[in-house]
Amino acid sequence: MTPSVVISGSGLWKPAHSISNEELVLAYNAYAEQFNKQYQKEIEESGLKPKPLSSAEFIEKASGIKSRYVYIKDGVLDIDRMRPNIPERSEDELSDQAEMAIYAAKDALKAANKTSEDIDVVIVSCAYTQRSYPALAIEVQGALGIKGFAFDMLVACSAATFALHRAYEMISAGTAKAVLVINPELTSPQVNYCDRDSHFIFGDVATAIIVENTDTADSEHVFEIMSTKAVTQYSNNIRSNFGYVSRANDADPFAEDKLFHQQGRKVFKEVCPMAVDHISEHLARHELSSGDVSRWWLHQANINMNTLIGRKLLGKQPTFEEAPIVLDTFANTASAGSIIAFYLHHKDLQSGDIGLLCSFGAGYSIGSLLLKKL
Ligand code: CO8
Repeated sequence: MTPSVVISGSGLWKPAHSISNEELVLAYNAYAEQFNKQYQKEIEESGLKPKPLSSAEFIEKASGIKSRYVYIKDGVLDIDRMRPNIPERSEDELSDQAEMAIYAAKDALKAANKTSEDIDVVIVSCAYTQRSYPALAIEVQGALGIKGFAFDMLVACSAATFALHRAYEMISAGTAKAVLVINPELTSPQVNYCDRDSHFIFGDVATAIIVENTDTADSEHVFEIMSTKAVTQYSNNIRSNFGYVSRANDADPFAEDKLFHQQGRKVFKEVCPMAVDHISEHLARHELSSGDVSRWWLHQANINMNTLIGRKLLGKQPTFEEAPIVLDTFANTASAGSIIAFYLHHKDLQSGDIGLLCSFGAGYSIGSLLLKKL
């Protein structure tokens, strides 16, 4: 029998620090009041927009988020700083994202019953990498003593699913025997904590997954990847202009447009139908319907998006068991959200049960994997 490509283990690392909505709003509102006082003259005479106040109740209702993990808490709530204070490391030290990645990778290796010797490809895939080169994936590969090759990928919210697609193809083609996909999502340096509309959205986390084939997989929870599906469609509605060309543009590399910003309402309206169509088409390819899916590991950007997508697919609001939500404690963790949902909620599935893992977000980009518990 031809071996199937499988997910044989997953890993998660979360930072020691978290920030509740209440803490975040207290700091933001103090900052906003200070700003409005400091620029009162410009606000009254030159049309400078005052900073509106934020609210913990709004955040929970509009997004489902109650708190978020942050890699470094120091600085985020300091109204004279409003960004994390992450000390620069020397070139001889492990970089921050490589360290996050290694914690998650070790957890995934353990779950998959694998050691570094079993892996021959490392993909680090996330919304941002803290430098361009050498690749973080090669740093992680070196630190874990893995032979073979490694590379970084950036696909914003779909970085994890798109990397799993590449892993699936490499195992299918026989060009790799076991791939370690890691998503160290260090989002907090890119969050504009001075912006009322987006200061609450993101959290930091790292996830990892091992992809191999049934011939080598011997862990307790093994999921066949039945197929993958991806789509992208250009949109300016979620954007960060941070990049190396700013220096040549004579532009401020830390200006507001260089941080995460979005047209949240438009994203909501445009991405939900795209995701529903995408998932329906993916299931139809296997002559499956939504009722055949036992678990939906959906992207975690906004609880109302997931409810709407679930309703359209199932014709009713999905239960927590059917479509678990991790937004309340993790917030939006860019590409890691659906992987966290998988990590926390896959062990109870029975042999033959089908699950769908799907990301959606900036780009726009949508990536899904149809999985079957073996
Ligand atoms: N406190 C109080 N009031 C607020 C706040 C706040 N914090 N924010 C907005 N309001 C106000 C608004 O000003 C508005 O007031 P008014 O009606 O008077 O104009 C009112 O509340 C309603 O505002 P919205 O209509 O904007 O509120 P929504 O219900 O749409 O909720 C959301 C806003 C939560 C942003 C929602 O639109 C949403 O989540 N949309 C989906 C967005 C999404 O999924 N984006 C994906 C981004 S993630 C991604 O793609 C990965 C990028 C790469 C990672 C980046 C890492 C940094």
